[in-house]
Amino acid sequence: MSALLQTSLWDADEPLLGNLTGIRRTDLGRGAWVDHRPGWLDGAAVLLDRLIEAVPWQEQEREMYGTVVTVPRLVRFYGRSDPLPDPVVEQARETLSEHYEAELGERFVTSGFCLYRDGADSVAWHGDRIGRSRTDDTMIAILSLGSPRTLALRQRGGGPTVARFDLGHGDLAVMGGSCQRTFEHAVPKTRSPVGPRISIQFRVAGVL
Ligand SMILES: O=C(O)CCC(=O)C(=O)O
Repeated sequence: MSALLQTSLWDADEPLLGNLTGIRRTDLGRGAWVDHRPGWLDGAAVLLDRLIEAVPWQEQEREMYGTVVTVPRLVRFYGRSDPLPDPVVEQARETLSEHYEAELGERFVTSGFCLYRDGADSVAWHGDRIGRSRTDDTMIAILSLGSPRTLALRQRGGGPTVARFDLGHGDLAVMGGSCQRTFEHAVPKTRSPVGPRISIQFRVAGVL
């Protein structure tokens, strides 16, 4: 895993969360929105390196058209009582909970980690619709570290991409409202020479 280490000479020595005053909300329609705060975490490359080493990454398999395929990215899920692999991740989750609790009505409690090793890793179009998000509005907050990758959104069921955010280097994006029910999101593969990216998704209880 150490070949993936990415620390940049220009990055801060210690990861440091900024403020959330610079968030810009994009209204997608149909009750869905995305908040975006570029560069929320300073020193993101340092945290990327720490998490590449500290997270016990897993390969995931899923059935597709009758065959079992390996999902093209590494993952790890931390439930609400699992100790997180780095104090900065816990700080990010708590800061986001404080910021969004009045609007969301609850706090973020789980943390899903995904490692995109290079441009061949990706996630296909989907909504996070397991659990309460199938029927209820929710928020999924994503902190991105490492090489930026496109988070694309389209209406549920197909059609053109209606919004895209290049997420990496400490960027924050929050998908909210009806987004998981009415829209789909994806991180497409890219032929550009990109380094690793980690996406950390914070969710409320009962949403996967
Ligand atoms: O990589 C990302 O930021 C998106 C991850 C995602 O959509 C998922 O794991 O459900």
